[in-house]
Amino acid sequence: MSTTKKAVQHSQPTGSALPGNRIITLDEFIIRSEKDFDYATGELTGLLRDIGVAAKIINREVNKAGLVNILGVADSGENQSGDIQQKLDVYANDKLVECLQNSGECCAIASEEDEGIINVPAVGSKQSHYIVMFDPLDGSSNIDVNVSVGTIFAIYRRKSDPSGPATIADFLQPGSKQVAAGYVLYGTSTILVYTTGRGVNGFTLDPSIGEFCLSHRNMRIPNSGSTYSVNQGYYSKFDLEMRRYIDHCSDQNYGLRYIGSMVSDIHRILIHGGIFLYPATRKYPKGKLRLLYECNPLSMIVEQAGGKAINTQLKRILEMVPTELHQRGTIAIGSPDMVDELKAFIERYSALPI
Ligand code: P6P
Repeated sequence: MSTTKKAVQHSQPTGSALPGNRIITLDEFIIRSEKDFDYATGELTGLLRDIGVAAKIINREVNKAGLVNILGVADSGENQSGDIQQKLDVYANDKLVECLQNSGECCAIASEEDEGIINVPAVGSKQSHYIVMFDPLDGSSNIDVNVSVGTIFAIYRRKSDPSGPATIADFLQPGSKQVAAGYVLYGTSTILVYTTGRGVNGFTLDPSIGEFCLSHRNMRIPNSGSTYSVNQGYYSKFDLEMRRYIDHCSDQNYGLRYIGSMVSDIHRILIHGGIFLYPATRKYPKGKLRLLYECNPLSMIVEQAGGKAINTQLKRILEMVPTELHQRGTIAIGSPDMVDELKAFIERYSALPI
């Protein structure tokens, strides 16, 4: 049986039984799943649906980016982290913010593209209990060369007094406090994958009806795989333990698959198994990837699918307590057996006390 087939064949998610032989849209799935939550107030349902709408709008522009003047570097130049902003980055960011502001289902937003948090005025008398963080278009440097890119999002319950504005403390929560996490992959097809802590499900956009339809039910990551994913170009800059593990992958004849778009690499690993690594480098001594809106949401998804996610100091990603909104970190994420194998190499070869 192929790995792909194995990844999608499982019992239905908990809660209301779903019919097995007809189209199930994202909206229907979310609404049905709401029954699984005691405190469900419809807000989370609304939030997930808003993100689905934004994803359809972004998908439309990503798919025609080469036809309209939306490729290339934005006039704004760089974002708050000094990353070159692509026009589509800005577009995707604006659409996500707009969809979330209009619905009033969240009280504040944080984005890779914005320096601070964005408080969302209450819509009517509604006091929202959720905050949303996202990387609106991860891997955007690939846009001009038609390589897949992705949106990554994380949803938390706010901690601050609901009668006032959200605070930075609402955002500096460990990933284990995420209420929901997901990504949208704009690839050969557009797929939205999310979890609310009760398994992982994937929905493929059917352009003929404009709906995300359940296509990957109760996704489970294979315990191991035959590929590793790392930017081999930095090999000589990696610490000894990372070089030793990469040598081991080569000795095992693992294939190297590295797209340079984290959502794409993680999605492949979720389906076929494998391990993704972004260790410390000279340019990024603390690692490059963002903890709050890249590593945490993808780690929640991978763990919910049966995988593991740690940093190169062997700390579980979801237990990291953030200190800054845009802080970076190292990550090793994927099939549990392969992450365990890497841990053994780090314990054996690390020059630093672990
Ligand atoms: P490098 C894209 O810029 C990104 O944030 C991730 O999507 C990707 O995995 C990583 O950076 C690629 O970084 O240094 O290998 O080009």
